[in-house]
Amino acid sequence: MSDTPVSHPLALGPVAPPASTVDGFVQEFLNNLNFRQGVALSTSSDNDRYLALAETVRDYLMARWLEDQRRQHERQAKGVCYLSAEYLLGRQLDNNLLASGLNEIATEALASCGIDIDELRRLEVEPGLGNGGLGRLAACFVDSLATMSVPSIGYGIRYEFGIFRQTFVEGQQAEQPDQWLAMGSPWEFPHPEAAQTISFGGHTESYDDDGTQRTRWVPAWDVQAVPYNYMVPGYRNGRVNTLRLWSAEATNAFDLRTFNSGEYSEAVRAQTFASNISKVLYPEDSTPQGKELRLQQQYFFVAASIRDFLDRQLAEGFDLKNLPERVIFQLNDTHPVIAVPELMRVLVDERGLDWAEAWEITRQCFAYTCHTLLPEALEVWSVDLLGRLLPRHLEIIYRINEEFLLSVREQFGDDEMRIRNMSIIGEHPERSVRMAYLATVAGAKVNGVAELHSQLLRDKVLPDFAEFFPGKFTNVTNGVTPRRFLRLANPALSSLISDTIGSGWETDLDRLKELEPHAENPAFRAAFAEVKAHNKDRLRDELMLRDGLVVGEGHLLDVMVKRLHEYKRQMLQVLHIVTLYEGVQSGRVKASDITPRTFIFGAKAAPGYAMAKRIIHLINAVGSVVNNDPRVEGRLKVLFPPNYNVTLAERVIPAADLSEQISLAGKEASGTGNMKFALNGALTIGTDDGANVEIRELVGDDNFFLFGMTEPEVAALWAKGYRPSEFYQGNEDLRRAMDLIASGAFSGGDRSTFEPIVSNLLYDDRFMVLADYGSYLQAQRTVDAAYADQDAWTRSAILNVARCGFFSSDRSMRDYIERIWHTPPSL
Ligand code: GLS
Repeated sequence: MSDTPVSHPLALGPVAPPASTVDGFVQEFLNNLNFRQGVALSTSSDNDRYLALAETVRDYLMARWLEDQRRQHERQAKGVCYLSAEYLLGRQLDNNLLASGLNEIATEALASCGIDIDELRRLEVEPGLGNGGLGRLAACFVDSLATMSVPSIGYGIRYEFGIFRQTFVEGQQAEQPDQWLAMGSPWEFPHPEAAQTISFGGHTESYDDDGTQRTRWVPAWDVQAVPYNYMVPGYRNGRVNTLRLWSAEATNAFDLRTFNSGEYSEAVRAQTFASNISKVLYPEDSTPQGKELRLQQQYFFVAASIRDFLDRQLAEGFDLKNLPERVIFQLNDTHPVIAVPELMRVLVDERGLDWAEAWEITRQCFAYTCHTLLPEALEVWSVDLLGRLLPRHLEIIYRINEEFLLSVREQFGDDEMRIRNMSIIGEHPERSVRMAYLATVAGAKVNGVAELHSQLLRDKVLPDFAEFFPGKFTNVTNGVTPRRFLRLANPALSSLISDTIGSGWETDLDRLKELEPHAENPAFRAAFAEVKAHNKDRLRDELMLRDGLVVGEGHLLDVMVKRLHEYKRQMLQVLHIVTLYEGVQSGRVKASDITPRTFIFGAKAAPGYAMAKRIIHLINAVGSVVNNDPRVEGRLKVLFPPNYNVTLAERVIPAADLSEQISLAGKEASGTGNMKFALNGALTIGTDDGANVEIRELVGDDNFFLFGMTEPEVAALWAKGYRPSEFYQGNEDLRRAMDLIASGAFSGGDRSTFEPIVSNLLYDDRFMVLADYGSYLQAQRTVDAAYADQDAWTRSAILNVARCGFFSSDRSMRDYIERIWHTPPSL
């Protein structure tokens, strides 16, 4: 910081924001257009205008942001560092206009310049720096933390390419790079002066430090981590928190000596290699691949974040023994868990603390959230790889493990089986570090993300740890931000709610309960139904404009949007559609007897996940047959808009009648889409899985279509021996549907195209699609019957909204504060 004496009075504090008037906004907008974009209004492109608008909104938030940074620094209160490899932010402009209360002023200001603000809104490319639920959850959490004025900072990675852009080529997924930065990124502030050097590779050595034997790491190569700051404005509370994302850059532009010897490409090679670290988001959701670059990414961002926090956020001379009073690092899944040995290394090797002291600090400074139950999603790193990339960290992990296993022996005796099961180092199929175990040993608390998930985590995934660390395990059920997913996404419903119960529910979502008595009021039901119809019209327009897709008029909108994964069971829905279609095309069912439905899918498959990609192909193939068969009389439509993302979610969710949450019980940790739909008045058809359980408890059995086996039933069927072909044989509808797919009816007569899907279901079916088909079909028939009584349906939809206030991410934050963080509730 500079110590230049300040003489001008204006320079003493943050500058005042521009006047919050239409004129003030116009002036700031034109200033930005002229002085930053370097164009006159008359010659400006839409992109210039969008950038100038974004900059203007930023300018309004700036004074508050600077003030909050100062305040957080001065107060030195305990804060949260949220460490997440993913933030699926969604568009920023709308959110920031909403948070700052500038929406109307901005709309009017732009109109007075002859600009339709909605056209500029559409230009924003959302930062897709996450895969799905986990990344979106992190974005909801930082929104809530800002809105609740909790001292906090989010740390992550600024991927140059986020989640790929999905297109369909002859019904099959193709992936294009996500060039979200191509047209400029007005929401970020690079701070090269705050860059950190992050090292990799090399070896360790011991040395004598004034009579004490110490170890140091002699790395082989390094990169620069350059922070980019993003504003995270609270909802109309004058607060702006920070999200700090790291970008990798070469330490030197190139190696001058090699360059001078004439080898240009060799001179830049190492540098290109370094900047690759933050180049691209790994597109696997729930099934990480143990790739070296991914470990580099993980270490890169947590090492930079920890150092940033210690160097920049703590007051000078801060005694690190008091670190647990200043910070809790929340580990969003295992991706940032390498932070544990990194903090140990910094404390012991760099700051000279002894091991025991450092461990005492470390184990109070971390908490770990687990987001999965799938065994293949629990990250492990081979000892070989970890030792090559981070040799000192591997030594530290070994020592943590040694001491931990010693304490296990003390408690349980020499129970070698148990010791092997609990070791942070696994031996099969290769020697590797189990990151979830490391996080559990180091974390002050470990939480699952819904009641059922937390219980299964305790009892089935980590039972030995739960016994060894009583009190360490807890639950925090996920939540979603009502600002983005209700107020922004569903303006019509938001107005109806505010007209009915007044405003303020946006930050106190339990108030939605006040809607409950209105469910009995016919006039309110009519108004609610009108909102839903309006949202369907908006979606119809959007899908037509975006993809040329036609939503059926007067149809039940049946929506399944989420990553394509076998455990989520998009195949159940496909079989349902094929069953309906088979009835009509075989002449057994009259089209006019079918409830008109439009099925909407949105799903990306990991590029290397062949079965998931085949299922996408099948959905598109079924769609093109069903949508074009005149016998169906337009009563069934299957739509699959490509590139499902946050922006599309904001349109689809408010329009839905039916929300498909149909994973095999015990597989979906929580789900958060399920909450968004219920809050927007869709009824759920779902299994007893993840947060569905809590949704059903809250909205009531009458307002939820439950089907399928429970988790204990699933376990029992596995134990007994699951033979999917028996279900195929035993259910005529199922047989007909599967046979129709196998016959080539959806692949131009070619029986081989979808054969792998059919045989996978018949002979393997890990996620028990066939076992749950009968009960799913039954539940869908109940849906049809219920939809026939529109008024009763609307009543149920209203009760869903009224009873889902619990699922605000503000409540999740309160739970984290109370059960895990113990931070002051507000700044
Ligand atoms: C996930 C789970 O699969 C979801 O059930 C959960 O809602 C989400 C947030 O907790 O985390 N885990 C994961 O790896 N991706 C997810 O979406």
